[in-house]
Amino acid sequence: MNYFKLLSIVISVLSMLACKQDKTSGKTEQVTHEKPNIIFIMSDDHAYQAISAYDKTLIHTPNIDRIAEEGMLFTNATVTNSICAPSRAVILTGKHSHINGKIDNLSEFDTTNVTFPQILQKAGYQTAMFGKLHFGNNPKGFDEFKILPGQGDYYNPRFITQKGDTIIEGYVTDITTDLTLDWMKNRRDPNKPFMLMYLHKAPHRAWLPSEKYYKEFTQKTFPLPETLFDDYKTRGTATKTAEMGILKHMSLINDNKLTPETVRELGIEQWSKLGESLYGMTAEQRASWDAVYGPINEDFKKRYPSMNDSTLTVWKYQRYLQDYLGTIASVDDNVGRVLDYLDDEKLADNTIVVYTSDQGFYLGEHGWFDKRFMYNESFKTPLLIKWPNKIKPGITEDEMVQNLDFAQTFLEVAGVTAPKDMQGESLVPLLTGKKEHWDRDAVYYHYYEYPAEHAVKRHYGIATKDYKIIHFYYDVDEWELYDRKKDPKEINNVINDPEYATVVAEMKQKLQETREKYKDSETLDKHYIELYKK
Ligand code: SGN
Ligand code: CA
Repeated sequence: MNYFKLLSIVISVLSMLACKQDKTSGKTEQVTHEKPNIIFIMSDDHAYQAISAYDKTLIHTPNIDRIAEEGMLFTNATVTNSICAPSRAVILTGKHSHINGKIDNLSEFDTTNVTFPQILQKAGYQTAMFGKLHFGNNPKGFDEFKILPGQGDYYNPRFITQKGDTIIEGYVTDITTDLTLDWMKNRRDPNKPFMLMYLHKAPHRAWLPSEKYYKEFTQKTFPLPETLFDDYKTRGTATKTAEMGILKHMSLINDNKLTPETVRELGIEQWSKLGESLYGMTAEQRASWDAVYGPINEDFKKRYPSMNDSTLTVWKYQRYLQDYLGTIASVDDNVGRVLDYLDDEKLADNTIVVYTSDQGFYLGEHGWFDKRFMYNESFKTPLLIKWPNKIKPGITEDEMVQNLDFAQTFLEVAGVTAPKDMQGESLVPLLTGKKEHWDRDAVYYHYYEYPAEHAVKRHYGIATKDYKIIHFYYDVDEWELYDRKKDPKEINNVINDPEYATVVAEMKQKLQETREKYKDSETLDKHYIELYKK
């Protein structure tokens, strides 16, 4: 066979691979490579209660919901340590905090940890990350990244890039998406698979929505959660001493967006980390903001003299949710832009799309905002995954999965063997309907950042589908047990109820076995306390 004939055969085989006829729709679909693309979408502090696929009470999120409609909704997805940077470290390494070392937001991430993007990059994947990482150091294993420094800003944010810092004018959620789409459209090789981490800052505190949505959401009122006025009666010390109460710890300036002048005029003592001068807005953006928030200030001045603790709590709750949910409306729109791009470019069929948050959040349950506790709202995290032709559309999955599982899942999706020391389980059997290969019956949790902001005490515990046991330690030694089926809102701590004596003994035993399985121990607890003191 001569050279030209051989070349023409090679070209025709390649073009057959690149152009597969979709028999059902008759459309011509670009299949440029065999391996699936991976898009990991994560927002920051996005409570499952604020996604309509889970709960329609507070907000309609049609685009995020699309992922569940076309794929799978996990109703029992949790994190191993409900705080930002540690959650991200668990996701990247597939190892619990006590093993990867990033136990809290303050400690440094040990960059000798092997992360799944590094492995995928070596395996031929193109890798990119845009948005919030919050690590203190740059991510390894990425061809390109543009990340926010620390928490980042909502308005006119600064980004760290491989070519130095850049400030981009506009709204962070839109910009993060613009950067993501620009990379997908213009700077990747269509002949290679990609793994993209598209990471929103929203809806992180102090909740600054875009103009469109603060105009819309400041007009809304929301139903009150059942436990808004929780008195923590059956619970231990940790719930009572935590500093994340809407009434006492949420700042009227920082969080509720009253001006320092308003608060001073009313004679209220109030802290503000954000400070209204630090909104980082241009004069024009600020003028539009003031046109909406100015009247809210005036209205508050009239109401405040007749308010009591309960009416003030409700006012703060409404203000909180208006801004928190307003930031989510932008996330939802922008997720829609990315999903549309995948559909328009016929990339959707060969792309697995994950939507999750770095942890859950309290939207007034137990009177709280913030996270950190192993209680339901912050332990649980939203998880929606679509993977056409692999996941059947519209499935709800109640198995106990964790952020610990992503690394091994993505490696299996890419056909790469995961390192043996990763501690999660690949979700692929659940995604592809092979549930018989899934046998996890308990998940482990360990929170460390104490003493610190919000004063949530150190604790660890396990949850099974039926029960949750928690041990608070360091400056207390207290246990709590919840019957998850009978008491899903976790208001009855039954640790001392004689009826649960056998369950307590079994759960303590199981907790010890789980700690051993994951190589956590009292020695390590003490080690991290010593390190924290330094
Ligand atoms: C900031 C927030 C806290 C929040 C931490 C951690 N305070 O410090 O409310 O718990 O981030 O959040 S603020 O006054 O600066 O808004 S995390 O998601 O990054 O872990
Ligand atoms: Ca977070």
